Amino acid sequence: MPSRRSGTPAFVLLLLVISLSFCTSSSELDSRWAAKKLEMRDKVREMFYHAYENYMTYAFPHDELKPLTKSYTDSLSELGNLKLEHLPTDYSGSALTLIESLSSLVIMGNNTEFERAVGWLSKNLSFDVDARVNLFECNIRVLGGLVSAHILASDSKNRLIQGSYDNELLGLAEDLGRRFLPAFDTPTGLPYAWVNLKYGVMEGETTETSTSGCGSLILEMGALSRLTGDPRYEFAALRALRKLWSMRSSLNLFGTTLDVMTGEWIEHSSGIGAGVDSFYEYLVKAHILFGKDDYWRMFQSAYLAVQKYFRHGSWYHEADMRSGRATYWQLTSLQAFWPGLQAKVSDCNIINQVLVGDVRAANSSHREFFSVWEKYGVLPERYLLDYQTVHPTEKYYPLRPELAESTFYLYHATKDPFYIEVGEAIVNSLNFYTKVEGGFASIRDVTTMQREDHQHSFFLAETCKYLYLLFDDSFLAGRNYVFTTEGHPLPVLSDWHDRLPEAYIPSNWTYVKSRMPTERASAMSLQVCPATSLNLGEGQQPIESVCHVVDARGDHRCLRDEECGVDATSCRSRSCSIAGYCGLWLLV
Ligand code: DMJ
Repeated sequence: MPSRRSGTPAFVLLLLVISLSFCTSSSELDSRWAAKKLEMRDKVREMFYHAYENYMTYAFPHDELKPLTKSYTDSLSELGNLKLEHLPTDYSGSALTLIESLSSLVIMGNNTEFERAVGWLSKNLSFDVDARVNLFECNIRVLGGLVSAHILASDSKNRLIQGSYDNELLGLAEDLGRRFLPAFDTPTGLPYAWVNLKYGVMEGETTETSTSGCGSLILEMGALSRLTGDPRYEFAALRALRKLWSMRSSLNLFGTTLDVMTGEWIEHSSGIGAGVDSFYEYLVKAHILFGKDDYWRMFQSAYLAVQKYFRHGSWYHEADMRSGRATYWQLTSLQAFWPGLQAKVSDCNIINQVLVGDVRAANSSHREFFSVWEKYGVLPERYLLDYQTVHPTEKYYPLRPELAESTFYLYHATKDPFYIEVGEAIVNSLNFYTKVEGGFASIRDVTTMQREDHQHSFFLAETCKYLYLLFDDSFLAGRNYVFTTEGHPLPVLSDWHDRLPEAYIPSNWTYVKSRMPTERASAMSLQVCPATSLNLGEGQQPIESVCHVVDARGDHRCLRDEECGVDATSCRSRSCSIAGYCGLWLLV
């Protein structure tokens, strides 16, 4: 038996060998991941150009490509869920996909094509058309695309435009912004969902709109005001946002649709998906872009309410804004942006306020979305959580970007190679199921993978862009951008700020540091709930669990299960016992 003395050097040697081999294998691993990222980046680039070139060949200057029939659709005037009541008479397309591709071309380093596209749009684009467009869609796609591209084009550091650029894109954006303004002319300041670009709001126009339609205009219209010096755009968007905020329930929840004339809610049930999603996103992004604390405060209350009333473990369901009670147990494809937003919020620790645990929560719900993606090969529009199956009618996948977007943000936040693998799986699925000779086709039914003749412009603006950035984010090095909900980058500039969060300040910019006291709120990792479980420093407030719903009565007595809340520690619903007390009773 070796003595202790003689055993020590052998042990040390073994450790040395293990650690050396670990070092070698980890650096080998690093270079393998680096090679994988390059390979994947090139695949995404190919995807983008396959989509772009087919659009340019078969659809341009119309709005979007029909990849199966190699034809086009002028979809800008048909976007949205509300019915078209007045068909446009002289509407012939606005090169929507080209506008949506501008910032992707820059990110992929194709300055020549960017310059060519800017030149064409400057000469040919006109908004003086008799077209009834959806304000929200036109704002995020066209106004956002133009404003972002203008900033990229006029940034002398980028040298994107070799010839002359005379702010033509900004001129177009301003013209479009002016055509938006009649939509805001309502007693509430909440904008109509639809506006005719030539004639303003049409007679008999529907007064119903969505929460996103009122609350997701501030980035683009705010940027337009800052660039032109005309405050009307930012003012109109901010007034609508404030009105919307005033309509929240006592639980800090919002509905999905409302009436712009009366300011009354129409659909009281909502979640974080369709009709609401980008409203939450714009609160936090407006804070980053414009630095107003108000936006952050709104976001924080709204975010905590979402986590408290919509979250169930790693999933999110819908709930009634008045009672907080669950309405629909459905996963929707649009919700998949939420983990990315949570990762982004973690990035916002710069704002000196910490949302605890959001990367962990983000990671776990991202895994759930990805597991549904893996089950079908793509993400169905709606998935029934209680039956673990796809919705009977909403079975489609229109090439949406949300899962790729979250994957990009989570990789950025964690550098966990798992997200590279997810990205690879997404790319492989898209190439396998949706790539056709004439571009990329949407999926009509995820259970049969039957295709649909539509390549949405957001495939180029977002899906390809986020996948590309996941594998190669060199464009972002040394730059601070906020991506709009349509994936168009806007720079975080000190002169757009009252106060600029520190982490967003390159060293040569002028700024005023924000000095707010640190506030903490538990933002819900899976189980991080109990106030006592988090290690707080002296003098700090205990952390309330966001899943915690108190029992209806302080003495915990009850007659029905509905009178019982949600347990703060386990996040499980409490029920009413035979003896009439709320608790986590085991059913035997
Ligand atoms: C995009 O147009 C935007 O991301 C919008 O906010 C909602 N989702 C679509 C793509 O799915």
